[in-house]
Amino acid sequence: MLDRISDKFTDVIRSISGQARISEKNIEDAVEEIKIALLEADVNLRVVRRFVNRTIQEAKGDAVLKAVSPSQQFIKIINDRMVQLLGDTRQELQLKGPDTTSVILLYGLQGSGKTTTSVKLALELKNQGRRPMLAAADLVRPAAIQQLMILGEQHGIPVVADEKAKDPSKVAKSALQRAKKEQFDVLIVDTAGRMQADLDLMKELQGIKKVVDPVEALLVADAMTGQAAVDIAKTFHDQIGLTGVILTKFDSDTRGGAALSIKSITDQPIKYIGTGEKITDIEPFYPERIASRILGMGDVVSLVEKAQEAFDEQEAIELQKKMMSASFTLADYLDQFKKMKKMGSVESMLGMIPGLKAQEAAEAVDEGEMKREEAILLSMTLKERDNHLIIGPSRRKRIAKGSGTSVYDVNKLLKKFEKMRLMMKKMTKNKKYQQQLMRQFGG
Ligand SMILES: Nc1nc2c(ncn2[C@@H]2O[C@H](COP(=O)(O)OP(=O)(O)O)[C@@H](O)[C@H]2O)c(=O)[nH]1
Ligand SMILES: [Mg+2]
Repeated sequence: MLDRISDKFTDVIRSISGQARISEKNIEDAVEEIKIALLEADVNLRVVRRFVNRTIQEAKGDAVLKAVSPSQQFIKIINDRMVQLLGDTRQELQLKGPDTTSVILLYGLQGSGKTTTSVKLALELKNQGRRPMLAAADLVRPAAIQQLMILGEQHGIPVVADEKAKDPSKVAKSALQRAKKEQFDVLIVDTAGRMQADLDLMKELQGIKKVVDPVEALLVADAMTGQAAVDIAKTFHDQIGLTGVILTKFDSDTRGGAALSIKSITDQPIKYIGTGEKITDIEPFYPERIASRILGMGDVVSLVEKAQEAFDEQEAIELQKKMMSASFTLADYLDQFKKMKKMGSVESMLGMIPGLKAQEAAEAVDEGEMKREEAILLSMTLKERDNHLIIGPSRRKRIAKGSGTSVYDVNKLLKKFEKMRLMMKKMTKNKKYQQQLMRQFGG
């Protein structure tokens, strides 16, 4: 799913996030890489141009170049632009209350996945407590009615069909009457496709739309066809009117061009994605989540926001001074635990770091050990935390008892702390490293 585009973007994000400070040249280079990635993903050229121009414009402002962490601000801009391309916020189906019947019409070309999707959607709505019914209004393909009836039966969704019918509008109309009479609150109408969006098809669909007055007219489009899917969406919207799009075969779409262009070109939101051949393989479409997937970062934006809340700039500078003068105490160490907590669990935090896969993150920290360390620190007196050198054998025993750990654990923590201080001292003797650290903290 979106593997290729995600690989490209992850590389770009990785290279940016490794930089303590960024120049206009860095921004231009990164945006150039992004442009290539988008074009390779088969994103509409106009959409790419707009994306690139806006990103550069925003990123070159003072808000980024003079920010505390410019690289993260820049990544946030890229992310926000990406979310915008994908349609900003989740767009739910606009169904009426359960006391009347809401009609959902599905359109699309042959093989795009209409019949499969109509059953997927019915099941999804059933699981939300709705009472859906299906209507077989594809009278073109001989086996279409059978296909829907079998799928419906397999999943306990009633299907209205008439194998002798000639007029799909009539089928749809009588299905609606039955749904109303039998108090089904959603009627999903599966329609016929064609190889192309020709005049015949448009007339047929307009006819159906008129008699059932749908609350949702959704185009079912094959994500793998890239720009073709976008063109089809535009044609259908111009000719019959859409309320949204369902992108199928998202599981096999490595490029993402359709997903990234549809909203900008047609102004129609993607409401669901089909993610496989099984009937349960359907997901609501969340622009933020897809953007994160493409950028290869769990959720870097909320990380930036949370980090800004937890660490203010002044605190960061003070902490850094302490590290450099080697007056970093156990109390400071404990303070870091509190900040980490404010930002959520360490694991979830690491999951948000760009380029770090969840698996690697989980291996990088042992959350159980962190809890143990915190308990030990909390069992110390203020004096002990300010000067770890006074913690002799009897104090160690008391701390171990108080924190429900062992003397071995206390010793381990103290050793680790000594090592940390030693490392800080060494690092701070290194001028180059010192400068880098200063920059990172905006000092
Ligand atoms: N991998 C994958 N296959 C799908 C998806 N949706 C539909 N298909 C397959 O696409 C083919 C055509 O589907 P169908 O519903 O008959 O298309 P229709 O002609 O538009 O009604 C079938 O083999 C489906 O299993 C999807 O989201 N992912
Ligand atoms: Mg079909």
